[in-house]
Amino acid sequence: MGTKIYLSEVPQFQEVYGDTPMSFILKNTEGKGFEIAYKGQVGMFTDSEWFDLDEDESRELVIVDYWMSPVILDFAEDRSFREMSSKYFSGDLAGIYNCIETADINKDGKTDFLLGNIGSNTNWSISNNRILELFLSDFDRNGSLDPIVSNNYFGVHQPFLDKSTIQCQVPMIRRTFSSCDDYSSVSTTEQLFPAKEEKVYQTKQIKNL
Ligand SMILES: [Ca+2]
Ligand SMILES: [Ca+2]
Ligand SMILES: [Ca+2]
Repeated sequence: MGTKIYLSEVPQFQEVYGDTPMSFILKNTEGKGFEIAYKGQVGMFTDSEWFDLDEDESRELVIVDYWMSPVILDFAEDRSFREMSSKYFSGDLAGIYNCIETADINKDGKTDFLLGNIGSNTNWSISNNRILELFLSDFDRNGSLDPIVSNNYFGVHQPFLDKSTIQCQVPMIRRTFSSCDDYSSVSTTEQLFPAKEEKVYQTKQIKNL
């Protein structure tokens, strides 16, 4: 009786958008319950494909996610998983990936991977001098993390959302900026949260859409 491997379902919508949860791959040991075959932070998992990338007759697991580079897990002989992303990827590929598919696009007999990044048909924009950033911190100190998306433009962090949207995430904004006129004076993320001592829990950057 063989051992079966199951990829644990990582919820697509975390309690806090942008947070990187711990993900697990569980192994069914046929009557002895489940064992953890892999535990790691692979991002906000959205899709995956099994494929034998190195042609050793054992398939690797290719994972795509939000706000991170794709992750490749190698299924080793001892039946554990190891992250081998740097063996296959070079450069910064972090994006907001929704899906992954395989096909031989250029008809050369080799399988190609299609990764569905969020693309340019959004309000978010990226250029040589403009990076998309996500800050996670408890900016209003109410005990829950607040995700703030901004552009890093020549080192200046510019918030992306309008007042009505951002105050839904961080109600403190409603009190700090009583009108849209007040809010229109904001040109940097730092102006939203003047408390300099606030600790930023996570920062993520994206240079590809
Ligand atoms: Ca392989
Ligand atoms: Ca091909
Ligand atoms: Ca908060």
